[in-house]
Amino acid sequence: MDFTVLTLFPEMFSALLVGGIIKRAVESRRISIEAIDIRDFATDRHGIVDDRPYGGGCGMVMKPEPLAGAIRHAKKRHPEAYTLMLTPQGRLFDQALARELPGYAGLILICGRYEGVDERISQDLVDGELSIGDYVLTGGELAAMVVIDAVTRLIPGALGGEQSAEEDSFSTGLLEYPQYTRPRSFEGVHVPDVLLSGDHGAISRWRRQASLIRTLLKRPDLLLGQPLRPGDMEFLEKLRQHIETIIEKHSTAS
Ligand code: 4G3
Repeated sequence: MDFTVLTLFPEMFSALLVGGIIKRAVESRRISIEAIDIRDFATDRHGIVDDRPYGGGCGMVMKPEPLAGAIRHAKKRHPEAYTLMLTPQGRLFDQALARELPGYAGLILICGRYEGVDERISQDLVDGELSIGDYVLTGGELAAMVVIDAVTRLIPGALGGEQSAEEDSFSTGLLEYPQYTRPRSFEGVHVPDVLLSGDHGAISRWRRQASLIRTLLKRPDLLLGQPLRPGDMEFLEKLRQHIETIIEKHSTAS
């Protein structure tokens, strides 16, 4: 996957190469990351890339010509790439969308600054708009890095043999079960006995139930959207019985 980022701050993307999974994916050529300075495509000799909004108002808008030049340059180098702009108005980025993106040979990620980008850019030169969440950033750069990170870890081989993107939260549609490592007792809190039992069936059932309880308590919305596995309904039914017993006990007592 070739990531081409169009930005006024290309140096920010060196942060991805400091260490970890993304750096390794670049070194093994599973991905490439090229940050292109939009200012290099300014059409005047002062390198101006913003201007005042038509109709008035505070703040500045990114001029269309430098961005158009940068996008056409990137598309010429990567004709097969999908072009996305990071903006609060975009489709909300989630794990389902992250899973769609490794299907493209390349992604061109456009990072706006100032109060926004001239509307004609997204109309004519962009395949889609994407938002990493309902909040406003000073620029699209951090959002682009979030997308690069989430997509890269789904590329085959990027996580390495020992890790897998299959096991984690959202691939099951549920929150992750609790994880423990040594020591067996830490500050008076013990690791659940079942995890030391060597009974792989029991461990796998315990983890699934822990995921279900955790998701029910912290993100009940996720349980409504996911298909449940055989055994899940029986477990939830057992929880329902426990809760009903407790409620009945306390309501007849008062
Ligand atoms: C307005 C993305 C602001 C228009 C970008 C770009 C938040 C997100 C910006 C525009 C951003 C997000 C830059 N803020 N939630 N700021 O993904 O095209």
